[in-house]
Amino acid sequence: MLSMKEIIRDGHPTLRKAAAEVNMPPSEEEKQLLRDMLEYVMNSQVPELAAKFGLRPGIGLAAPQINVSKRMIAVHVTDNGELFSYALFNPKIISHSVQRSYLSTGEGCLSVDESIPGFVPRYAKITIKGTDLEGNDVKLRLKGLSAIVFQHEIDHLNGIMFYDHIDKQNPLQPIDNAIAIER
Ligand code: K2U
Ligand code: NI
Repeated sequence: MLSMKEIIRDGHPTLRKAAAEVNMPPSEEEKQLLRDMLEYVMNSQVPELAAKFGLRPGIGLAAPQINVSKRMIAVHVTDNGELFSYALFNPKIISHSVQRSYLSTGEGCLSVDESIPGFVPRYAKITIKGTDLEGNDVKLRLKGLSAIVFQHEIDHLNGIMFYDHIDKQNPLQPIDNAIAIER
């Protein structure tokens, strides 16, 4: 199973690369890796497992964070009582709202050990498509925390870190015309 020692940290060049599309159908190795990524995120949210294996809790993970520069993400998050649990190849935002949102607590990252305060502007609503582990096309319309997680993970595939979006002059200035998302 994956643990924190597989997760590369800020400053590692892979985090700043644009990851490569995964050729379909994915190889067995690529499928196993994506399964392992979803398993990490799920395990990290089980306090006993997180404590036993030293896992930092996460609600998402992107392959570049385990030094694999391929377009693969795993998300496991409950938002307003709805579970969003997805392991996707080649996820892509195909449309988004003009309206923006931000997580009222700011964001963190498994690849960034220190806390970086600041609001991160995101699209409030997104439509994404991708391919799941069974080879099915997936199309998701997302808002709220789930939309934020998917944007955070897809950013990783493009070499973007959450703090790139923070206003350096006024990091904790509420983002105007944006919805504050409580978690
Ligand atoms: O990609 C990652 O590094 C996992 C991130 C995902 C994430 C961070 C902030 C906002 C959205 C997604 C985090 O480590 S997951 C930790 C976490 C847990 C609950 C709520 C927000 C962040
Ligand atoms: Ni991250």
